[in-house]
Amino acid sequence: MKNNPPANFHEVIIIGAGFSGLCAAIRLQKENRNDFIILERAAELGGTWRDNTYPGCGCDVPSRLYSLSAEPNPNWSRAFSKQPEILAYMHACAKNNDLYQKIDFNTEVSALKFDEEKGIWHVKTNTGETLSCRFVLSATGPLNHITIPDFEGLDTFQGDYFHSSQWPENFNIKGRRVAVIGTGASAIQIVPNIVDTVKQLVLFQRTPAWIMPKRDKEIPTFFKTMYRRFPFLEKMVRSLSYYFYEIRGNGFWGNTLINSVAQKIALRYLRKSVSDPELREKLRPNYAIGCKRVLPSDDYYPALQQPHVSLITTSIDKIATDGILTKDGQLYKVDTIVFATGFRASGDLIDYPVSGRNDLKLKEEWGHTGIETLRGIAVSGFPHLLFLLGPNTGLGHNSVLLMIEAQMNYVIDYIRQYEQTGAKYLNVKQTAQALYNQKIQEELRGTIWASGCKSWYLDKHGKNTTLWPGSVTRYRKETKEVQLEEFDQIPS
Ligand code: N01
Repeated sequence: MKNNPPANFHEVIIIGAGFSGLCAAIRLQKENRNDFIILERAAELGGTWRDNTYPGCGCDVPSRLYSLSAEPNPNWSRAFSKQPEILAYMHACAKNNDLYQKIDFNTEVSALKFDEEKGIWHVKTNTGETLSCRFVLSATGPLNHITIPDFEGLDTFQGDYFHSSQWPENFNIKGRRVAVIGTGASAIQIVPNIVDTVKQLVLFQRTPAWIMPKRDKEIPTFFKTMYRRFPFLEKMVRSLSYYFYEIRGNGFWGNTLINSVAQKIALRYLRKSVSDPELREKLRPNYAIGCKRVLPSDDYYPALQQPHVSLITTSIDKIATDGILTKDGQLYKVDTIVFATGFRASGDLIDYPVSGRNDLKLKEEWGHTGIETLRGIAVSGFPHLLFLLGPNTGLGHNSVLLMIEAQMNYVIDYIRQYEQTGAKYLNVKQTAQALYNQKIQEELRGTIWASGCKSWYLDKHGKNTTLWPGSVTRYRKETKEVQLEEFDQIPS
């Protein structure tokens, strides 16, 4: 700090105590940069893994990969862990690194304002406090704005309804007549996990998903013991999974052979799993595999074939007091509606006002271009506001935790290089940001995600603002070091 630091000053403020926030904190501590705090709006850490508690909630990326490399866990109970175990793992990471004392819970950021004179940020919170910091790490994740379609009549519905990520605690679904709207990653986990409890299940599908066998299984005690005794074995399995998923990723960004093999496997799985030709036809996607998220499941197809389950593909017209009315005039009487209708991941990443240099407003800036940053991390006009899991850093093929770790390499190098320059602050050159995004968008045009389907990867203009168009290995390489020539150095 060049001048005297204001009261309530921290070198770094991390917003959010989900995986990104925890990963950032662990890494900062490892680098001996301990002057940071985490602001968390909820009363508990965990982000999406705290919020999503629906029946069967779990990860569709293997736990061995969906964990922090600084915090290996030889004790994962399954190949693909369930939400309670992932949340427990996150708590263990916080405990092992003494992070609870660094988290201000129930503290929601309400505004960010850059102070050009001092080169610092002022962070306003709902507690009425204003904190200041040199660097803001926005670690709020892309999946926290829920989508509930604006169906006519929803306000008149006499039963219970909720979004999949807001499953009411202790909700008793036993014996209910339940509608699930949506057939994405959340729905295909919910359906098999409530099917044996409910009286009737009506699943509303707008677009079928490509489903692959998951082959989830418990990890035998012998393996866990071996991983505990010989940590290199755990690392080796993690590396093998990593490279398997990296190779598979080629199918998403243009390798037609990998895609046609994947498509054949998925179609054969559909054929073998679903005996009724009419149901099979409804479940057969008519777009390229990978264009929407490919969903692994061992129990979704069997659940759909139970006698009290119906798959409805006619569009929903409106919600009645006692059920759901489809466009063909049919009323499906239900007492519970689960909106497994996803999230607004391609919209604004931040919903509070952010003003940068020259009083630029982030919402307005992104209103012109769509959400854009340099390398998914830094934004021109908003110096030292750094995103974790920012625009175009999501993945269709591998664990996003690897992307967060790569981003933290960049952040640490950014802080180090900034300190060496002696500048008041660094600001991304507009030209560098524009060039970077132009290149990313060109690459995305050649990927499977641009093959014509409608997905949450695309914003309302059809621009892919969520996914990284290449391998994690490449992203790691490109974020290993900050290219200082991409920044203006603003002198003190
Ligand atoms: O949401 P989605 P999700 N009328 O957007 C349908 C992550 N996640 O919560 O395909 C009728 O995938 C919509 O239909 P369509 C993961 O990244 C991860 O399931 O647009 N239907 C679709 O079927 C995932 O991708 C895990 O035609 C409507 C569904 O709702 C992301 O979260 C687990 C509709 C929404 O599917 C989101 O998954 C769970 C309407 N008006 C989730 N509007 C892991 O394992 C929407 N739909 C890591």
